[in-house]
Amino acid sequence: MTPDGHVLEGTAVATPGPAAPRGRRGRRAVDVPDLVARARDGEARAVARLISLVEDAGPALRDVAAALTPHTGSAQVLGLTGAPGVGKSTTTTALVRALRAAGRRVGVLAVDPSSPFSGGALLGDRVRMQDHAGDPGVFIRSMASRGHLGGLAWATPQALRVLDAAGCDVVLVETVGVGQSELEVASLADTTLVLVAPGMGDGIQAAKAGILEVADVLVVNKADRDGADRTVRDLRYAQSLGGRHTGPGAWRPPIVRTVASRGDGVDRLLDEVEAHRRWLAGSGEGARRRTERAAREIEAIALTGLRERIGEVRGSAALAALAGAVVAGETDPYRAADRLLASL
Ligand SMILES: Nc1nc2c(ncn2[C@@H]2O[C@H](COP(=O)(O)OP(=O)(O)OP(=O)(O)O)[C@@H](O)[C@H]2O)c(=O)[nH]1
Ligand SMILES: [Mg+2]
Repeated sequence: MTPDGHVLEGTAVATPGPAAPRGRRGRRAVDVPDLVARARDGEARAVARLISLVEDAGPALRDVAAALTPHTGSAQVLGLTGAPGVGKSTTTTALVRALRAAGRRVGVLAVDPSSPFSGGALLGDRVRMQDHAGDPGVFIRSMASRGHLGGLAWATPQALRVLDAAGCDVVLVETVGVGQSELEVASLADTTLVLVAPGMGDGIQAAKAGILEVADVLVVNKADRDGADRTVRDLRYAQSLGGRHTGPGAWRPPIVRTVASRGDGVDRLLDEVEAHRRWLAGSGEGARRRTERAAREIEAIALTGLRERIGEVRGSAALAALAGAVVAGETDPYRAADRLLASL
């Protein structure tokens, strides 16, 4: 935490003031339009509070989404993914530095989709991110998506919306961990950077894990280490085997070498990101991705609502009556289920 508070800590702003009026569950009642106005002015505390509200998924969530949406759509979302320790946070820090030097406003979301007991990596990230603490052009936030149905899919799009509305030109999303989260971050991002390092999860392993498929730009980080050439060759070979990046007009993910700890290769990386942004705009793929993203979000919200209502059904009188009718042979379970669904 910093005096200026630009490293956005949820707990620091979620604490109700002593004289604050209280809403449901003892929380301070929220003036959403005021918060959104202050966030749009770049006030870090308001941005942090809004992200806390969407993380909590409390009653204000709908109002927050409604108030933010008209002010969104301009931020470019970059996802960073890759095996633990490959250099995602170091690369994020180097990208923030380069983007700030170019005068862009930057948001960073570090998402930990794993258990509450593995926060060590994020803690380390925060320390390194202090480089940018106090810079009003950078918002940094760690999020734990544990406990949310659908993991990342739940709160991250809303947090992105907050940073977008707060005027970030670019939002970097780093996920910690492996597996599903990598695929999820790709579905959130306009451009997905997949990081690989020599000697750990080489190109062929990355191909097996399916993460090459989601890469828009492949980054061979730790290029100062032995084996970087071989990793690049492996990746080229894996790419030559085909996948979604083949065919006329398709984007062929470039392979960029970086030494993130020294900032080497980061400008070239940003050039490739820019080339991908132009391709997204020119090919229509950018609009397609955003529409797909919105569709998934609606689906996730609707499914959550349905699950809640189905939960209310269990043990209800209506269900008991239908069960009785099935036992009595008055109806069959399929028709009973149809009636139950129709009543939702
Ligand atoms: N030699 C070398 N070390 C690097 C480079 N980039 C990062 N590192 C080091 O690699 C280690 C891990 O880097 P992080 O940026 O924390 O990796 P990460 O992918 O964010 O790790 P998790 O968040 O735990 O998954 C740190 O000690 C970095 O200093 C690089 O280009 N070369
Ligand atoms: Mg990290």
